[in-house]
Amino acid sequence: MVDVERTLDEAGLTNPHVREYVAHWANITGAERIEVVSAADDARLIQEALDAGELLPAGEGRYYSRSYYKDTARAEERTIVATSNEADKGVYNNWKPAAEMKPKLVELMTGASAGKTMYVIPYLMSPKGSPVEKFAAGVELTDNRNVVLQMIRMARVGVEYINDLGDSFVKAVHVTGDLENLGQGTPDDKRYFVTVADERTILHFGSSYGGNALLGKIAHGLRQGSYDGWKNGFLVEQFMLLGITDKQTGKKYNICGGFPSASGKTNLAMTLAPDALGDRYYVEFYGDDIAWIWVGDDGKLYGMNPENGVFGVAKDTNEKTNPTAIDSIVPGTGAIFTNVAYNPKTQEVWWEGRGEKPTDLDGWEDWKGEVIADRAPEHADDPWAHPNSRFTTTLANVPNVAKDFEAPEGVEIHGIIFGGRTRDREPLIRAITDIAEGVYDGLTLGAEATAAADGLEGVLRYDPMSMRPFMSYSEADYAAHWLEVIGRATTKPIFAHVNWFQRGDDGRFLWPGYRENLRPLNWLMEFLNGEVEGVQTPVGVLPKREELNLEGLDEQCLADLDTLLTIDVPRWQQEMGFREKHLAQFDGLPEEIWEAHRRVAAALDNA
Ligand code: GTP
Ligand code: SPV
Ligand code: MN
Repeated sequence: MVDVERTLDEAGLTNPHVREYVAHWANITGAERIEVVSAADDARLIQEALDAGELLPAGEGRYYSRSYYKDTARAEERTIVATSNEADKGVYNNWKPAAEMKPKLVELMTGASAGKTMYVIPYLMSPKGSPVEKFAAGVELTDNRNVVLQMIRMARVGVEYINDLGDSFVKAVHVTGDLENLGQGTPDDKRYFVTVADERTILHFGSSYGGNALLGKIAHGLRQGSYDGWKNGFLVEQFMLLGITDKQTGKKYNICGGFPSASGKTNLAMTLAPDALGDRYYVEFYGDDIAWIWVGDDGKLYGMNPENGVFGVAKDTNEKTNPTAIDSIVPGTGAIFTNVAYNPKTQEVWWEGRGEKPTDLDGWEDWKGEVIADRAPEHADDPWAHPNSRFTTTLANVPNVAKDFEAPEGVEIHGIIFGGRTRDREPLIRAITDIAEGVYDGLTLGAEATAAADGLEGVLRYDPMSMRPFMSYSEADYAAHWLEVIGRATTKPIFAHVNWFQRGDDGRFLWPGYRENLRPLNWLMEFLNGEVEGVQTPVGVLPKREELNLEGLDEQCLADLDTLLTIDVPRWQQEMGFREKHLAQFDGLPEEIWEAHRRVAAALDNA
């Protein structure tokens, strides 16, 4: 039996509520040892993980890890939001009664960490001192050292963040389970990822990967956070956040926005390096996956990134697509690569879209650890890296991280954008000035599913505000909450819908994307500022061709621009029918949203 009291004393963990919680779960999980960690323990824990073979060296100060091959992405069908109030049941939150789920999780976790260390990770999902700080603290308990190392990068970790907070911290319990015997994806699946939102308790069993296991990020930073935000008047969204300064005018604009998982948030937020588009604009990075947004005392809308790091998709990250990302994972950064290809002889890592595939196969292993040179002919073309393989690095490593990225007051939000991953219909950008139409646009965001979620690749689905996998209460209440919060702001943001993924008949992307995405964003800020007028269409204001900065774009792209800047009315009318069905699922959706829908539909019919 562990001497919990003495261990916590030695670690300086004085908060009695946290102590009681740790002792309670140590008893249930049956861990053999307890260790309280802080960011200062990183070097020692890295060394332990290297010694244990859990991490492999990937050049100076960089590391490589593999997760179990059936545990490589969030498992949405096993993810549940539980509360004691059935009114919280939505279409996407997989609601279950708390009284049903809690005993199940206790049973699964009982004795499940026997022989292991239970790490206690006190964390804060916010810079210290922010107005939403009291919703940002948590204590993750995990029996997995790699999860600790990831959390140290992704959150602010140490007892100093929670000792003075009494009982206002999220209880986040993670137990890995016996990964080889969990029946992942079968009818006998034993995994459960449960957020008991009205008790601020997260119970995740059966994974050691990403959002299933780093509980500060998705489970707290999004699901629990959005439930708390609903009850306490702020928004919590799967949004990136960036700042653009026009050096000629000295004006700075901050834009946040949602793109479904693996649809370009990290790339947009990081890739617009300081020197993008000559040197007129200075672009700063705030966050790539989560934003918490509130109305300040001055009536302005503010936003902040609650995270301390980036857990980015590796695929297609290279010097050309995202040089900033490449610079933030160079030797010495402490970056961790997960499920990419690895060469133990040279300690190199590689993934699809990194650059030339190594021609000398000597030493190379794929993400499962299989030797590439020994592949059977029928597997010769299998990807080397898992499509959801990732890199983890801290914000401080990102070369263009904003100077004020840790400012507790957050930054003013001027624009909110939604980005679908759609191969047709959606133009490059359309600006929306009406608040209800902006919220309506977010609610009807759609995307072709990607590798960040298990088993759904290629299927087209709606993803309201890019929160579908993270929704914690009903969509109707969610829509009403958006209208309430934005309605309260006295300085209104502009909304826009963007699409970098429109394709030609031959399958090529019509827009070059990545760093070039600054062009439509600049147009949006000029529109907000009254410098350009655009063209009014039934679905928003589109740029006139000459209003966009087209300097340096290639011939092909210039030829495709007409398609990128037009509205296909019949195709849109068809879409309105799909949207109607989509929205009709949400009982009690605010009338303002339906009115916005009908206005757009009528405008299309009159076009
Ligand atoms: P999560 O971390 O899962 O929430 O993903 P994310 O939204 O941050 O997506 P990310 O930026 O990592 O991009 C996912 C994939 O889309 C990567 O393979 C990118 O290379 C690709 N991608 C991003 N931006 C663009 C773009 O402008 N054009 C094209 N064609 N692909 C892009
Ligand atoms: C996402 O899937 O949207 C992510 C990655 O940001 S994970 O942390 O695994 O959820
Ligand atoms: Mn995400």
